[in-house]
Amino acid sequence: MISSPATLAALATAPAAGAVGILRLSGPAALEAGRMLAPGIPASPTPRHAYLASFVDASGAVLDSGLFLYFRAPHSFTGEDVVELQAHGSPRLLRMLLSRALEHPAVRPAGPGEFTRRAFLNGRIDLTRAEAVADLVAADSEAAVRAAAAGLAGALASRVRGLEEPLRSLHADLEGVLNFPEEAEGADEGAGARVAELRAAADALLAEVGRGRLVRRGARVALYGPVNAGKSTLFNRLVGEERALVDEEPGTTRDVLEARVEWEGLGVTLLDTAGLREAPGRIEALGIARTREVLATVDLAVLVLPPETREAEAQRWLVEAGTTSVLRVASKCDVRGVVEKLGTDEAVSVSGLTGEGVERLRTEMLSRLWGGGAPSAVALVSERHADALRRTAEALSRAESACRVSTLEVVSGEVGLALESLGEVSGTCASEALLDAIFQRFCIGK
Ligand SMILES: Nc1nc2c(ncn2[C@@H]2O[C@H](COP(=O)(O)OP(=O)(O)OP(=O)(O)O)[C@@H](O)[C@H]2O)c(=O)[nH]1
Ligand SMILES: [Mg+2]
Repeated sequence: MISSPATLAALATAPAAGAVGILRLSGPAALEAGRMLAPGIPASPTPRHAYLASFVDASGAVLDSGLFLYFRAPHSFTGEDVVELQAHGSPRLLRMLLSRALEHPAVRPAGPGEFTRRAFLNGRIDLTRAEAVADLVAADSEAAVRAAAAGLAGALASRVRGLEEPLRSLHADLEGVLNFPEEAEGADEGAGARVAELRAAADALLAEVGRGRLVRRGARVALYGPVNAGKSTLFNRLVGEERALVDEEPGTTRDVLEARVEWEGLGVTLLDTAGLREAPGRIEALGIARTREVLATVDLAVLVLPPETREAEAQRWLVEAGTTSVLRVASKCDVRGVVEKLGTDEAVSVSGLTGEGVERLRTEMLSRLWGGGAPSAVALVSERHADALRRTAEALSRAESACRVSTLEVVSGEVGLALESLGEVSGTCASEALLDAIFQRFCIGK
C-alpha cells in the first residue's frame, strides 16, 4: 500500500496584524481538518464556493467567523485537496487556529515553499513557474514584479520548452541511428544544422542574463571622480533629496553613501563615493580604497569630471574603473567656457547646482544599463537558470564541433548532456538536492 502524503498546514499571510489572515491546508485530510475548525461546513462542500463559517476551538467555542474555501484535487494550486480559512488578521488568533488544525493526526506544519513544491511534484507547474512565485513575493521594483509575473505566466517555461522539444527529438534520432542503424537509417541527416540552430537558440536566451540580473537585483551605479567634482551635489539631485553633505572643502565625502531609486520601473542603487586624489589624509585614504572596491562591483560607473579637467587626466580616471562600463559626465556646466576643452564626444554635461542636463544624464544612465528601450519583462531572471543554460549552450557548442570532426556517438553524448542541463531549468531533470536549494528560499505558507 502506498501511504498517502501528510496534510500540510501553515499561515499563508504575514505574521502581522492585518485585515485578513489565511490558514492554508493541503493534502488528503485538508477537508476533514478544515471542518474540525469550521463544523458548520457540509461534509461535501461545493468546490470554489465561499462559505461564511464560524471557526471554533477544541471545546467548540467560537473564536472568529470568516470564509471557508474548498478546492478539490486535482483542481487546486497544489493539485491536492486544499482548504483555506480566511479569518480576521490577528496573529494570535491565527496561531490558535493553526495549532488546532495541527491537532489532527494527519496534519503537520508545512516547511518553506512546501505548498509550491507539491504543486511542482504534482505536475501543476514547472520549476520556472514555482520560482517565479518566490520572485514575485520578493520583487521590490516594478520591473521585478513584471518579470516575475511573466515567469508565472510561463514566459520562460515556454521558451525552454521550445528548446527542449527539438533537442529531445534530435537526441532520440541520434540514439536511434546508433542503436538500430538499419531501422533508423538517415535519421541523423542534417544533424549538424539542427545542432547549430539549437545552439543559436540557447545563446539567444543566454544573452538575456544581464537584463535578468538587473531586474532581479536592481542596478548598482557609482558616481566617482576627483575631489570636489560635484559628485555629492549630483547624487543629491539624482536621488531627489539632500542625502550627501556638500562642501567646497575637497574630500568632503569619506564613506560610500547609498540611496535607492526606481527609474522607469527599474530599481537602481546609487552610490556616492569619496573623491580620488594623490596624497590624501589617512581617513580619506581609507575612503578612497573603498571607492576602488565599489567600482569593481557596480553595473555602471559615472565619472564626474569638473570643467578644469585635462584630457590626459580624464583618461587616467577612465582606467580607474577597470572593466566596469563608464559613463563620462562633465560637471558644473553652469560654469561656462571651460567645458568645451573636455573631450566631450561621449560626455554628458550637467550642473548638479541648477539641475541642467540631469534628466538627460538619467536617460543616458538607463540606456547604458538597459541597452536601449524601457525596461520590460525578461524571461530569464535567475543565476540558476543562467548557469544551467550556459552548460546547455556549451554542450551544444561541443556537439557542433563534434559533428565536423568526431563520431555520431560523441555528438549524441553532448546532445544528451545539453538536454540534461536544460532539464534543470524546467525541472524535468531536477535532483532532490536542487529542489531543496530552490524551495529553501521560499517563505512558509507559500
Ligand atoms: N557652480 C557649480 N558648483 C558646484 C556644482 N556642483 C557642485 N558644486 C560645488 O562644488 C563644491 C564641491 O561639491 P561636492 O558636491 O561636495 O563635490 P564632491 O565631488 O562630492 O566632493 P568630495 O566629496 O570632496 O570629493 C561645492 O562647493 C559645491 O557647491 C555645480 O554644478 N555648479
Ligand atoms: Mg562628495
